[in-house]
Amino acid sequence: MVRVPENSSHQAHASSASDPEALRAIAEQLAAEAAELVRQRRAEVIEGQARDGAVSTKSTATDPVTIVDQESEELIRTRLATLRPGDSILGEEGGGAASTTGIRWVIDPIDGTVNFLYGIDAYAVSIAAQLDGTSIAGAVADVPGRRIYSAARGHGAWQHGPGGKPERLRCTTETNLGHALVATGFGYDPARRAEQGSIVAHLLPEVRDIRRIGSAAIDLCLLAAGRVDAYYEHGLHPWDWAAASLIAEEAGAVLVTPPADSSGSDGIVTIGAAPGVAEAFQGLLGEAGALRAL
Ligand code: LIP
Repeated sequence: MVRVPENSSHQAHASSASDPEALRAIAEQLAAEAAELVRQRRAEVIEGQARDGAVSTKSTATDPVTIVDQESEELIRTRLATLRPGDSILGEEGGGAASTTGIRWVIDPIDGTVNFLYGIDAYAVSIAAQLDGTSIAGAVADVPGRRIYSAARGHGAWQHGPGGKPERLRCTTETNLGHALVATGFGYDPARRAEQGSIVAHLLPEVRDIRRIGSAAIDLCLLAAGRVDAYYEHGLHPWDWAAASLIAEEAGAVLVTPPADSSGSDGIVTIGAAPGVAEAFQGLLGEAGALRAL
């Protein structure tokens, strides 16, 4: 991992205003820093005595947000203000000023917040850099796994664990849809969940199996790593997929993502699949009524 010195705003900005590899290095560094904060604060806030007032809800009673989400996003925002003045930021917990560079950072401070709350080891920090709405660099930090996934457009997708060497990511070579392991997720709105239940019931007999891990960012990184063969989900926000969709694409997967300015309430489907099953998978989703917005 390339370290980015804390006070390198001028160098980082002047020499690589939209250089994907330089932006990837920043995304990796800040995702790692935020992941360390999330690990430390979970022990204090969720496991420790500081839980009172630490958790509230957003769109529904089952859509939580914690003070750790907010602290993680604040750390990333503060570091980007130093490293990348003039870029804009879109975060799960807030917006920001317009960009003067064309670069927008898209942040999910904790993706998989329910897993974070329950102590299920599948939650991540996701940071992407977009140029005119297209992701050109991104990093996803698997917080419990202490693993970083990252990509720069045109430069491949990589992962590295604690102290490990970077390893190139490649999705699977599966060509038989009936042998495909498919990841998905469900929204927080009960009416959408009912429709999502009907869709997954249609898919279940046609594929190897379904995995519902609870973090879109980790789902798409597992696609990139060849741990699942396909993924789909309706109603994701840009911060759920902005980094991991690039990682999966640079690992060879076929991606269909919502417009960069879409929001979860549009209910648009995000699809990722290994190339050998991509066409058949999209056909199956169409038969299940999953290509329409929910
Ligand atoms: C989560 C997504 C996941 C979805 C969950 C939730 P959050 O994001 O990453 O794919 O199935 O319902 O929306 O809310 O934990 O950041």
